Amino acid sequence: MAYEFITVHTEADKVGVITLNRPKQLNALNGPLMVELGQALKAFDANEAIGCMIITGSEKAFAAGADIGAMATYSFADVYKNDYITRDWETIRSIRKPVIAAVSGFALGGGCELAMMCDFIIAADNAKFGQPEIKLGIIPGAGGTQRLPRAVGKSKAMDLALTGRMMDANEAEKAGLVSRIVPLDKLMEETLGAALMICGYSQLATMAAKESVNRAFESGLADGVMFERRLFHALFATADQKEGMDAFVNKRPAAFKNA
Ligand code: DAK
Repeated sequence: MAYEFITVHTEADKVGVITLNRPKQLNALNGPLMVELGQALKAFDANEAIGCMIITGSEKAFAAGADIGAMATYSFADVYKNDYITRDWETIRSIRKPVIAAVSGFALGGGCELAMMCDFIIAADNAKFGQPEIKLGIIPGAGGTQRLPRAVGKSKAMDLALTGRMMDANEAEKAGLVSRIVPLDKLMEETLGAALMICGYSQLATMAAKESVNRAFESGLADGVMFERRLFHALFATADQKEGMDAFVNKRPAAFKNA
């Protein structure tokens, strides 16, 4: 499929890589780009050979936010009546296979929100995160006020949302927003390494792990633990559980069949 605002390729026939591709606008996220991103994610999710996806940008910018030029003249009636870009931003939430954000450069506003909607973030040492919407007379619109405090706590989330300042990769890692920092020139190699590791496991187990961790943010502890327990029990109905444990016991590599 030909895309205008993203590029798409696979690595080792197992990892789907989506690169945001509006370099002149620092990958500012407009409606058509979000439609394409949703289409590409859904296509990889439906492809049995794909076990993990990566979303990345350019060295200078993962994405510097939603496209301000496109938003500038909208009225309340425009955005409310047409549910401004809402549906296309929700697509990533329906993706069941793991999605890693490989972030270098700016991840601001909607760019930071997109990275936070991925399952985890690997940051290059030049990454900068922020929710600067306050400077434009608005607030985050794609979950920034909700996901950021869950990741970094109230105080830092308030600091970022109210001052609009950016935090660098070190601060983001210390705060728990990113899982690891790698040198810029190793970003894709390291992210691909993590993705291939995930692809080596049973897709049933990786999907269940993702679903269960996400449940932690949607439910109380007792409900979340019960949800985890049911998925844990259910995995004993899979051939992959038999294969994984037999491989361990017999000291051989496991060959999962996603069944
Ligand atoms: N939108 C449009 N164009 C942008 C842009 C953006 N967000 N960010 C940068 N650009 C463009 C610049 O206008 C410039 O274009 P030209 O002048 O060359 O034509 C080009 O990219 C290069 O930018 P700069 O010249 O500014 O580059 P610098 O290195 O000097 O500065 C910067 C980089 C990232 C610090 C700066 O560009 C900047 O502050 N950008 C704006 C960052 C920002 O405010 N982001 C938040 C936008 S609001 C929602 C979903 C999402 C959202 C809302 C609702 N729903 C689901 C409802 C999200 C809202 C936002 O993200």
